[in-house]
Amino acid sequence: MNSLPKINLERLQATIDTMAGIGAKDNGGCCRISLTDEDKLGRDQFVTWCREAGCSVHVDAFGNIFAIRAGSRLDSSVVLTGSHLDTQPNGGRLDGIYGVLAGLEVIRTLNDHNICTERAIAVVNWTNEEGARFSPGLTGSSGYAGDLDLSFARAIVAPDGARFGDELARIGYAGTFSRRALDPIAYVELHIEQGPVLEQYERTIGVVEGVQGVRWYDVELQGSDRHAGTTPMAARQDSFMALARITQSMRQEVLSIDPEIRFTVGRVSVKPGSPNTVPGFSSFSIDLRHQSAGLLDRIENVLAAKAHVIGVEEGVETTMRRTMVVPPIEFDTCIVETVAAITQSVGYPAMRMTSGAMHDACRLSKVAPTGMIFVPSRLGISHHEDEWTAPDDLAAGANVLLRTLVSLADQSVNQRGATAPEDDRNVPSQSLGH
Ligand code: HGY
Ligand code: MN
Ligand code: MN
Repeated sequence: MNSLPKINLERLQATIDTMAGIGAKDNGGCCRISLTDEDKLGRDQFVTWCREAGCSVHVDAFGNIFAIRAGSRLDSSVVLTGSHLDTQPNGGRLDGIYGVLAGLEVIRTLNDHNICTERAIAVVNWTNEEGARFSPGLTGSSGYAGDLDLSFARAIVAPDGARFGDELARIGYAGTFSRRALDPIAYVELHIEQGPVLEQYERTIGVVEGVQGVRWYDVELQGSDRHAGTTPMAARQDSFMALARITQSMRQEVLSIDPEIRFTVGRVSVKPGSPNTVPGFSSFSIDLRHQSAGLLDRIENVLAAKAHVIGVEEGVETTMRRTMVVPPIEFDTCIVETVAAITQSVGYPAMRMTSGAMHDACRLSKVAPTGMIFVPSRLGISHHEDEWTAPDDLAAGANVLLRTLVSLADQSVNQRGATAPEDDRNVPSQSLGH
């Protein structure tokens, strides 16, 4: 493994910078919301680069892009890597993008050195990982894993009124590539940590053992429009005041159950949205995360009860609907140990950890033995224009990815995983620590 070449950091950084120029914001961030024109331009650029690198490029019905570098074996077995090119509205230039473009850099480096792997290696751009426009997130990888029906996905309507299926066709990425064309023997995703743990422990590589569970909900509150001047306060069914009470009470409650919980209200809608009409309809999203599925179940019931009780007090009818469930995930031990062993052999300081962020790897873990590699995020900042990772750490992650992919692509089927080195076991396996 150690005789393998290092990636070309300058080329990787230039590639990341070019992609960051697509949907670039004045503040240095990036906005390539899923299935918009900017997303199309980013996809087109990725496809061009992959074809220039000699890959065969295929698109499936969810818009997932598969760039395949052939191996010496002529069967359909393949090692998958990748992540997502879509961003948050005020996104950075690395979340997801780093994993896709580091996968491309691995292919470019193997080409530079005429290295042929036994099995094919494919880099994937998964559609709509973020879910910022079309909910749920992880749309493409969920579809690939059989967790999301295509007709359901096509019918998803965004708050801007656009329909997923129409937008996918409009940007020219409604493909026909069959998932049966590939037999993935492993999936390894390289990603920025998006949290402060690696920086805190001064580690370069995160050997990711799993991901905490994520649930999204939409809460709707139906009161009644009324005149803001004539309607006595006690006679109102003010959906926004109910929303304000419910969200504060929910946060207080979840923190009293476990301070390690993650609870966010990221999107609010108030209608009719006029200053002098008491709003009859409001809605809000909930993003809830924890490592325990049991605790998530318990909290879900608590939240629903809270919404109902306060809704009754405010004369407002409330409904709470799950819109996404990603169960807590434990990655494949063999893949985790392969990443740990390779990291140790290259000499990067590493630690084992659980991901606080969700990833396409959560869905791929259903399809093939899956693992993830993290690199540090400065100050743990992500989903923000200040998202940044030191260039040497970007290179380290890509070098571990290259070695891991080649090791898996050349692995004989019955050779399973490497034993983990001692030294990284004595480092605390930090859970989330944000
Ligand atoms: O929401 C997440 O955890 C991911 O960054 N999309
Ligand atoms: Mn991501
Ligand atoms: Mn993200």
